[in-house]
Amino acid sequence: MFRLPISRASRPLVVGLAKPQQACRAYASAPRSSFDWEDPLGSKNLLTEEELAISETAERYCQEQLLPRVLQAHRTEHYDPAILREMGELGLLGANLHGYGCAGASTVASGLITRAVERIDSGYRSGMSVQSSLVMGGIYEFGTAEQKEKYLPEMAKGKLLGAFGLTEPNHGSDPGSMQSSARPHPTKKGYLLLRGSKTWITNSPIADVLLVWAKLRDTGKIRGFLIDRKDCPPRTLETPKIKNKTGLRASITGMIHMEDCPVPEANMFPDVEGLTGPFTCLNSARYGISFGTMGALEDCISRARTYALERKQFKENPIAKYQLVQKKLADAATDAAYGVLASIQVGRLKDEGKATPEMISMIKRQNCDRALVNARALQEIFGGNAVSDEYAIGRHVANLFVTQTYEGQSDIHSLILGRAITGLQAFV
Ligand code: TGC
Ligand code: FAD
Repeated sequence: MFRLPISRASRPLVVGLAKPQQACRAYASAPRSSFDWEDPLGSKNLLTEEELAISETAERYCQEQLLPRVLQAHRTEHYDPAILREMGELGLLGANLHGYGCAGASTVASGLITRAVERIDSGYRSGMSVQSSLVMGGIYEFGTAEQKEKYLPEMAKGKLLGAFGLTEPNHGSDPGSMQSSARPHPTKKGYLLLRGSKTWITNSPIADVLLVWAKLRDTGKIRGFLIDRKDCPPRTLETPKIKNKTGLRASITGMIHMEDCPVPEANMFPDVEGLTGPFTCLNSARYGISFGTMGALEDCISRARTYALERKQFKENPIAKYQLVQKKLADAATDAAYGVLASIQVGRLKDEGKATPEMISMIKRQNCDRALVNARALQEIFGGNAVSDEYAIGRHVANLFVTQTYEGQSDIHSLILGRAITGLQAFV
């Protein structure tokens, strides 16, 4: 796309010039773009005016409002739900959904938002992704008109908070074997009773509405249920916090215990059955992670570069002068630039209806893996100071392990890709 204008502009300068020195002079006088280490492959050129404006709004909010909070939040394992309300006020929640108070922006714009948020911390991005992609996205895609009207406008404002319960204590990579179930209420017509446990659920302790996936006892098929916390009788729904995490400490994670929790049949998604329901929501969230992790990696690059330029060793040389340090920066900047371009490309295809789940598996896997590997290498540039949380790099490395694990661990995405390449199923 960009090669054509460059070759057309440079060809007349060179072709037809008799002497080499003339060619050199002509080349020297031609305007030359400068290399931008923060956007090495010029990805900004692929964005629309609206996407640039949305990205700027998100970046400004994150730098001004989230960055000052994150160190303390990480230390105390505290997630402030006001963050989702602030994001809602700026139109950052469910940004690519249309109507219901949502911005109706492009998929790429929603990715730019996750990148800005994850530049601060993957945990903050997690809280937002669950709200926007997994719960709002699920209701938008599969909900009834009443469910949409009831939940989406308040969720877009961040006034109602959501959680997405798929993983169970004994069924993570293989959610198709889940044990949570829904059976008709024996005495209350039009109600179902939900039973089972979900674990490692982002936002569950603070969620007002929990989108839980369980098997309908009569059919054995997986269905989606919206559990409204305020309507649950005591002890039928418990959502304890999981404490002492080593990663994603600035987010809140918990369990969901359902003990014959009564849910109106009207709160079930009417038409979608099987894993297509949760996986469709995951397509959006996995896309957001692919873009988000590039924000975390870019922050690692920026911090490592600054540190390497300031830190002097051996005859007062900045360590940035040494080749081994430069190679770490070059590797990381290359992977971040490629990752951003891939996310933009898949985002464009998604809006045109041409993206496949395998494409999303590919960019989720690649970007999470490369972010983790490079962040871990850049961590070495900080020497002993990497161990101090003040330098942020250790926090990013711990977070990026989680991003590589949830929404399909990387090896699971390898198997999804392997199946698509060979036609052979490796899971079972
Ligand atoms: P499989 O036979 O592959 O598929 C079953 C049905 O689902 C359909 N399907 C999809 N539909 C839409 N999008 C996708 N990406 C889809 N992938 C599969 C498929 O067409 C089929 O439909 P049908 O009509 O034929 O029934 O199912 P399997 O049981 O063999 O699945 C294996 C595998 C590995 C692909 C799958 O189980 C998997 O992806 N496992 C990873 C689990 C996972 O991603 N869990 C995420 C939990 S949520 C979370 O982590 C949120 S973290 C949020 C945060 O904090 O940011
Ligand atoms: P397992 O499935 O037990 O896998 C363990 C290891 O075995 C992995 O490396 C995996 O790749 C490998 N493995 C498994 N099967 C195979 C195979 N067939 N071939 C090769 N290797 C295999 N879930 C939700 O539903 N909602 C949430 O909001 C949510 N938030 C989360 C937040 C955090 C902080 C964390 C840590 C997790 C969260 N999860 C959430 C759960 C997450 O999606 C799961 O942890 C993930 O899907 C992996 O499942 P598991 O932990 O049970 O690992």
